This record gives sequence, C-alpha cells and structure tokens, in this order.
Amino acid sequence: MLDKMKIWKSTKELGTLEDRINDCMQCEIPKHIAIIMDGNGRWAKKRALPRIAGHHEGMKTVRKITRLANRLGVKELTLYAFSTENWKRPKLEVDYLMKLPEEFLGSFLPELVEENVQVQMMGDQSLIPSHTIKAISHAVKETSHNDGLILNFAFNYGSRSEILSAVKNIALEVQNSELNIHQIDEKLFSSYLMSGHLSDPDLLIRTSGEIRLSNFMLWQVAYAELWFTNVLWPDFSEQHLLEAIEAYQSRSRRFGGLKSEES
Ligand code: V07
Repeated sequence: MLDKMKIWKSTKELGTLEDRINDCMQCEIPKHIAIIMDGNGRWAKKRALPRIAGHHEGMKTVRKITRLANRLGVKELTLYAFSTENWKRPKLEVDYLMKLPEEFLGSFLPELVEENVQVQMMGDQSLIPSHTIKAISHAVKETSHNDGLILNFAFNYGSRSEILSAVKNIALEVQNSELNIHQIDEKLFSSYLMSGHLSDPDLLIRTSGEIRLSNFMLWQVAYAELWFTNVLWPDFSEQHLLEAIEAYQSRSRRFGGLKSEES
C-alpha cells in the first residue's frame, strides 16, 4: 500500500503549494474546520503597535486562510470573529472591531462571490451595531446562491447561551405539544443550535498558545481533532494550515478504525 502521508511529505519539500493541494485530493480533507483566531493583540504588543493594528493584520490572515481552505476543497470554515465576552474590551477597540466586517467585505466580497464562497453568520444579532449587521447581511444575501465553501463567522457568539436557547426552544415546543420528549435525540438537539445546518467540525484550530475552548462550539466539537499552536493569528500562514490538516489526517488514520485499513 502506498503511504499517502509520504507522498504528501515529499511534495511538501519539492513541489509548489498547488502540487501539494492536488496530491492531497486523494487524502481526507477535513470537511469542517473551526478556528479560534487568538493572538492579534499580542502580535501588536510585540511590535509596540496598538491592538487594533493586530486585528487589522489578523483580518488579512482570514483572507489568506479562506482562499486556501476553498482551494483545498474544505466545505465549511467557521471563524470565531467576536465572542460575547469581547464586549468587555475598551470601547474604542470594540468600535474598531465592529468596523472590520465592512472593511473586510468592502474589498473581499467580489472575490468571495467569484470564488463561489457562501458567507454565513452565527451569533446573537441583537447588540451588534446596525452598520455592521447591514454589511454582513448584504454579504450573506449576495453569496446565498453560492454552493462552494461556507465561510461561517461566529460573531457575538457564545456556546453556553446557544445551548440554553436551544433547550428553551425545545421546551417550548414540547409544552405546545409540537414535539414529543421521545423525539429529542442528539441529531434533533444539534438542529436547534445556530450551526444546525452545518456538520460538526472535524478539526478545531486555536492559535496563540492557549489550550482552552473559551465557550466556542462546546457541543459541536465533541469528536473534533484539536490542534493548538503557539503561532499568533496574524503570523498564521498557509503552511500552518497545511500542517494542521496533515496532523488531522495522520490522527484520523491512526484512530479511525476501518479507515486505517483502507489507507
Ligand atoms: C475580525 C480579524 C481576524 C482575527 C480576529 C479578530 C479581528 C473578519 C471579520 C468578519 C466578520 C464578519 C464578516 C466578515 C468579516 C471580522 C471581527 C474581527 C469582529 F461577515 N475579521 N474579523 N470580524 N478580526
């Protein structure tokens, strides 16, 4: 049996990025990748720059990683852009963060449309300024017919509150006799979460050295491979994403039961 990892490794040294992507068509690319994009503030601090400079640089990384994920054939990419905890940051920083979707989409939306990427958002829309919601909704609408990569922004998102809201909606339907308690299983519960239409992440990446989930997709990552790196998000490169996918592939081959027989 040919060892696909070896093919992948040798092309990594010799071939171009495109060669590697093509070779990896035979390997199992994670269907859904979720990323906690941490370390933007630290990146700026190291350079004696204001924190917002780190956020801006981090936004460029989002573009780069979206492009690569799309080219590799990843189906869903969920990015933790703004947590419900992030409101505690200084007002000027929050105001800046709320402008980033407009800036990002202002320059990148035409490419997303062109590249068949579908933009989605999950989170509580109630506290987000209307200019931000307007920009995101516009992108969601403009890309709604695309059937390539789903680029899902977790925005004003918190997992515990998402789970509570699912519980409340289920309880309400049981109370109204629209749902029977016996119908409540994992599949049904998942469908009441904000990610209900997505598959569970196969690979969760967190940058910047913290080994925590920080209230991100707690239910959904139950079976995900977790990949942590000390690299700060603005420094996260295509090479790092490939390394994470490589680690995912070797782990799923080792632990995947039948899959290891096939490879
Ligand atoms: C944000 C850049 C990435 C690192 C994390 C913090 C800063 C892209 C978006 C975005 C969100 C929704 C959307 C289009 C783009 C974004 C925030 C922060 C709040 F529809 N990057 N980015 N939103 N950062």
